[in-house]
Amino acid sequence: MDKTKQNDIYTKAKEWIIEAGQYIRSRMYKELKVTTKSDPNDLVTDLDRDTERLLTQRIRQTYPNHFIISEEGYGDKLTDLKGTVWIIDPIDGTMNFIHQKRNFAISIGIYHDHVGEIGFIYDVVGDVLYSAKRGLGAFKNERPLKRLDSNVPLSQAMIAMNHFWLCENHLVCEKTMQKFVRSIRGTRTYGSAALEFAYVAEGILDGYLAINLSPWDVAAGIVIVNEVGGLTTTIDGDALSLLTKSPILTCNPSLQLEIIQYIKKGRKVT
Ligand code: 2AM
Ligand code: CA
Ligand code: CA
Ligand code: CA
Repeated sequence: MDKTKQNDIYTKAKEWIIEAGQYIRSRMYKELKVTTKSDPNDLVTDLDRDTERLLTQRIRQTYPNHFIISEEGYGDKLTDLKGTVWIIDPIDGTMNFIHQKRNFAISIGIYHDHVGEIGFIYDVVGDVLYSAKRGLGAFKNERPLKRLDSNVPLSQAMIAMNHFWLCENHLVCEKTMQKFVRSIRGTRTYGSAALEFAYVAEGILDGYLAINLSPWDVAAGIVIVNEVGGLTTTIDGDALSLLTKSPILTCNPSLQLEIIQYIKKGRKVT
């Protein structure tokens, strides 16, 4: 994508994500209609859907040739990432949104012919906007983020990971993961994959391990983390597909091999 086009789309996406954030703040303290999806803890509200509708309307009016992949059903069914594709999560961290009214974000990743060009993660209540343009760096409220320190030993790493890693699971032997959490400095669980990616980019987390994420959970984060020198792959170190769900590792490059080797020891055959 040429730089003028990238800049034009970045400006529009920024305007719309701020607008969507204002929209959420204006409605979030009123009564929400909460329903469940795949299981009793997989929640969605009318505001998740209405925010996605607002964003998709703006995109389709201005860029009728662009495509959309999104969580709540207003997107397109795509089989590849050819052309310009907006990958959207209107509220990432819906459970936090419902229970805490904080620790959730809007996530927008924009890809062109399979390449991540632009990423936005907006912490709506904190009013903090993380963003990135491919080749031009990553920003927190338009201030450049530093390149990640490439010298973090695993023993001093803070890693975000869900507690389900320590319960019986289909991916990695629980004993291996219990040993893993004892061998690092600390773990954190924020409940918003997008914010966890943003914190890795900011360098306040050294990595994030997730059991099963969808394209809209990670699309923006991948671009932002990439711009500060971080790496995102599956937990086996393979390239990600942005068309399916996967277990994901995003981290400081100095830790990637070691974490993947650790996981390999306890990896269950699927
Ligand atoms: P969501 O809030 O947009 O659904 C919670 O640990 C993180 O995992 C959030 O980023 C959440 O995104 C994501 N997630 C993905 N699939 C989920 C599911 N089935 N139930 C709850 N959270 C899910
Ligand atoms: Ca959801
Ligand atoms: Ca999500
Ligand atoms: Ca969501």
